[in-house]
Amino acid sequence: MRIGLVGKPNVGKSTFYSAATLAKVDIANYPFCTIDPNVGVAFLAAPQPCPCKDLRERFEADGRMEPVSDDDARKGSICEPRTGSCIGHVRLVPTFLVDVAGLVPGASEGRGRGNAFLSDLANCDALIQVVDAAGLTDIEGNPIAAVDDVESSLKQEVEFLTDELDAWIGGLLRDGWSRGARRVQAEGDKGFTSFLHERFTGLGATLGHVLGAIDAFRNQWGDVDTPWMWEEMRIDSLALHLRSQLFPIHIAANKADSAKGTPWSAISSNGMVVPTMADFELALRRAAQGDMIDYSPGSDSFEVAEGANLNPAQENALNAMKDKLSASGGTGVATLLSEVLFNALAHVVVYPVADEGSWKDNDGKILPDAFVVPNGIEAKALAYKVHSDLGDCFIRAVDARTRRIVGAEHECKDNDVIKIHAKS
Ligand SMILES: Nc1nc2c(ncn2[C@@H]2O[C@H](COP(=O)(O)OP(=O)(O)O)[C@@H](O)[C@H]2O)c(=O)[nH]1
Ligand SMILES: [Mg+2]
Repeated sequence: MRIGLVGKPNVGKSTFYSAATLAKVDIANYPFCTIDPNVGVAFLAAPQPCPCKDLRERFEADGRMEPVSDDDARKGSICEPRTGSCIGHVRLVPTFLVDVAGLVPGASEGRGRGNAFLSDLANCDALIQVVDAAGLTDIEGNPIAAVDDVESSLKQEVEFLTDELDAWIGGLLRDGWSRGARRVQAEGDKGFTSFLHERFTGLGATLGHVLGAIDAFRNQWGDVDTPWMWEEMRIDSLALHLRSQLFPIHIAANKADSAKGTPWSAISSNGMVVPTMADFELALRRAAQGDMIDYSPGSDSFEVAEGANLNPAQENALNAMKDKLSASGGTGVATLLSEVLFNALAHVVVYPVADEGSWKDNDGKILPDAFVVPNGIEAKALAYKVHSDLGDCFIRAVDARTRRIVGAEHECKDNDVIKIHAKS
């Protein structure tokens, strides 16, 4: 999955990106390290405890393992992640994050990075627009002392992105319009649906998106009937409904630490709105990386690390951060990313294993892989994610928790442990 960070300059996109992609060194290497300088991997906690928790309980009940000792650095985890990590059964799984700079007025007309900017967005599965909740920047992103009315500036900031996207989609729609209109004449509504579907597959449009947009459009304008006679306004409106299906935009109301009140309540979006403090998250992760504190992203607290040698200034700074963090319930950075991946995009974590009894792979590693997949993915599709051979030669799968044999169409759910049998 690929989550894009977008917004006007100086709102904190790069800070958010650096914070979210900065991981403690003990995270196992990710194979796709360098794709693009602005594409990185963010590790997020799986929604449920790693199955190594259940495995451990089984071992302890059997007397094959002692209870977790206080000095266990992994706090009970016994899995061996190939990528990510697992401590205290909190399994970290990867998602791609993109820092998409270049939102300027007129991007849809080719200004700034123009089409490059828009195709960056098109390649993302979800967008997070970072906005300035502190009102420290004008609409073009120039730093200023304070905007007069933060609520209306936030609304304007959000509209500014959706307007660019609407204009871009409107342009794509108009480009093919005569063809679309001809298909309605020839094939009726069905022709219109397939025209839109084909036109926007490049932007990730599914039939569901297209039908959703047509439904919303109908509620406003009635039947599709004669598109060759439509006034511009109707085409614009269809563009808007398509955009809102194709690009749910989640909002990071950033610089929440310096905001007065909760101005983000004024924002209306077709996604989530979460206050964030990106520079806090970055400072906390750097402190954790430097072994000064123990901090889990998403948490509303941290502990000074044992043996951390802090000077009084550092201690004061950390105490101030601790107060701020507990007052705000966390920095919002990891929370927002998790919400987007696991709730908005409805993804889950599934653990393929080679042995349904020991939950190991062929090299004897316990639960080495954690796959982030769409909820309800079929067993055979999961097999293809593991390896194309495994998909091609799929025979059956076993739900390793219940030991039940399941078929190719079995729908996997969150935290499943799955053994796949293939012809060798
Ligand atoms: N007060 C505050 N400042 C922030 C926060 N996040 C970023 N900034 C500051 O905002 C400025 C712009 O940040 P940057 O990440 O470069 O913005 P970008 O242009 O959107 O990539 C920098 O001075 C950051 O330190 C935050 O959560 N709170
Ligand atoms: Mg930047």
